[in-house]
Amino acid sequence: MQTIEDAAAWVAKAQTIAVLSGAGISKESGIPTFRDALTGYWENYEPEKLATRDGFLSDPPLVWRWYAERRRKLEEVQPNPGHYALAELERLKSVTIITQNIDGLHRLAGSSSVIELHGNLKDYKCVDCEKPATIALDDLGTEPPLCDYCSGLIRPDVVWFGEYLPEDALRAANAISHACDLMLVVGTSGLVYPAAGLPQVAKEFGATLIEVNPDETAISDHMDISLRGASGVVLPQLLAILTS
Ligand code: BJW
Ligand code: ZN
Repeated sequence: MQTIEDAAAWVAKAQTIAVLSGAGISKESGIPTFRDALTGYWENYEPEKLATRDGFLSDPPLVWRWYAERRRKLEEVQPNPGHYALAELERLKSVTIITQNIDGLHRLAGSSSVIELHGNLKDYKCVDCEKPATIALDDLGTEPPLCDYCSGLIRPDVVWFGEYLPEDALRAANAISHACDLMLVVGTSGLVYPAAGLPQVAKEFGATLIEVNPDETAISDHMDISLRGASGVVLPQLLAILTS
């Protein structure tokens, strides 16, 4: 039986910690997980329709509105105790957060080393020439604006299915996965690659894997310890044991 005390003992022994986080860590901030998000008005849409280049090009206003709604929501939310516990962990250990989330909440909570694998909801670029664009919250509107340079459509600078992850971010994530002696895998279904492959990379290079998730995931079998619970509860408990 693996307990939170066992997990805390591994964390206490570790020097270099990587955290792979997914949508579940932001759920207690009021942001639905990626698969939860497709409810309400959006429930008739497939992720492939909303989070792919082809989906965007076939109905730019639809996809623009989905992201605009999520960006507006960001103004109302705050990091939760799970984000803050990971930021606090930096006082004790070297910690690098590798996040698939585009909500910026790890940095807002105070984590200083954050790798954003799938981009950021506040960044935009041209779908054609890829030049970055700045769009203020009040200017989001209901359809994508046009690029100042080439009149292409402006899109969120996030990573859609079938697109390459930002090279620097993926390189840094691979490097820390090789180097860490412990990886905390928090709030991810482990379905989406290459992010879902990082825990296995870490394990091959000798790291201990600890999952924090209320449910079993596609990568639970690789874990040394699975802590079943909400990250906003489990991570502060872990930190409390470490600092007691
Ligand atoms: C809680 C909780 C609480 C709830 N506390 N936890 C290898 C094998 C098979 C396929 C592929 C492969 N390699 C690549 C692919 C293709 C594809 C892929 O992975 N497909 C799979 C679906 C099979 N990958 C790609 O296309 C990637 N690009 C790529 O590989 O480039 C190379 C290439 C190019 C061209 C051709 C071929 C290869 C890009 C992936 C981009 C993913 N983008 C999205 C959208 C980002 C923007 C946006 O947010 O809108 O990223 S999709 C979506 O999934 C989003 C998320 O970051 C990502 C992961 O989801 P996550 O975070 O795990 O969330 P959920 O909702 O799935 O899970 C939430 C979890 O939280 C659950 O487990 C809950 O239990 C838990 N939970 N409450 C803790 N309180
Ligand atoms: Zn352009």
